[in-house]
Amino acid sequence: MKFNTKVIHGGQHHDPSTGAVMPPVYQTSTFVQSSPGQPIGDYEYSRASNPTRTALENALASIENGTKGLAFSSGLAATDCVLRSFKAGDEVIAMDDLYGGTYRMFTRIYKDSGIKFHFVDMNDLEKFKSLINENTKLVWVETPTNPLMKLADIEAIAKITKEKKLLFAVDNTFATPYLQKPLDLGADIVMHSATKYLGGHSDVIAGALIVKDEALGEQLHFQQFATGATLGPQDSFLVLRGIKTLHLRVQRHCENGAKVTEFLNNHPKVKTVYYPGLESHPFHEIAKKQMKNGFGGMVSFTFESGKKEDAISFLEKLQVFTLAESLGGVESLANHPALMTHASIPEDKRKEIGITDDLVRLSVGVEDIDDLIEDLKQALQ
Ligand code: P1T
Repeated sequence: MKFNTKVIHGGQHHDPSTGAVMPPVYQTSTFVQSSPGQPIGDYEYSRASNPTRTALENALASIENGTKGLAFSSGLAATDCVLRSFKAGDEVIAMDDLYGGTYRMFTRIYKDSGIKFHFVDMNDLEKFKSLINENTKLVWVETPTNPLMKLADIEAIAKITKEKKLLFAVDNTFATPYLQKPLDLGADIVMHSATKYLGGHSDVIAGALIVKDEALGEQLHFQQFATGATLGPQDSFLVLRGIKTLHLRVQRHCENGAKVTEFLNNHPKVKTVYYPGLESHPFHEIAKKQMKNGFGGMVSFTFESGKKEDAISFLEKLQVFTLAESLGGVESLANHPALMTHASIPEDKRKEIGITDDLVRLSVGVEDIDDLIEDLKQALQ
């Protein structure tokens, strides 16, 4: 089955009890048993599994070419589930540019429990290799990264993690499986903030993990079941509905993202535009190699003046773009990473990796491109 068919039919079955074409929202916490320990069907209790969530999880596995999908109550809950596999003394090597909440979890929750974290630019493979030792257990990357749109060569990293027997997880939130399939490139775990492009309509908080290895899938499912951060039936339904138009939406996000990039790149008030589709982007060759169909709808940029006030005034003037955290919905959003999504990263660390006070991040939506460009033009004036 091709991807555009999988988003609609992958892992889906008509409802066996009614023939309903779309999965019903099974708004129930529990399921009847005929005798103690003998449920009459496949389900016992919705923390363990629920038919609407199963429908979503099957779709997730299908579109990422995995064997098992798991749906969580948020993207961070999905990340937390992976991290729970490790203990004090274990080491994790992570990309140096990450969503602020992921960085906060690593440094303020897990570091305090004795896990050691190294943050490194994964494009420096020699440096990455030099950090691997007998305690290293997990490699974690986002690609493209939030908010600087750095890339990591998934295939090259997977070659090293396989050789060293490390678990390799890729946060595929920015790319989506329409553009990039980390499991096919050698990663062990794909993570999503399904709040973003998978849901696609800014109306749900959700997360996902997808794996190829069945034993790993069972282990993660046990951890999720035993700790409880599962996605409810109504939210599972919303994410599944979003996935059915993922290919159409992301295609338009890519078209609009490329046009917004071109406009910004030629604007005298704009200094640097970060977009993997730009030929001048330092990781454009990696993007071409591992991203198919386009380069996404996320664009970040800085101001020629370098002034925080210019970024703030631009953000306050926007009328079609909405100033808000999050991304990946049909509507265009704008964000100031240093004051909003990445404020939990200490200032010196932000400066070190390039999240400056004049950096703006745009989630380019699927509106008419003329209206988006007009809006940017007036706000930059
Ligand atoms: O918000 P939540 O569903 O828990 O997902 C966390 C998360 C994980 N990974 C990436 C790459 C993300 O962008 C996010 C959430 N990001 C935002 C809310 C944001 O505006 O960047």
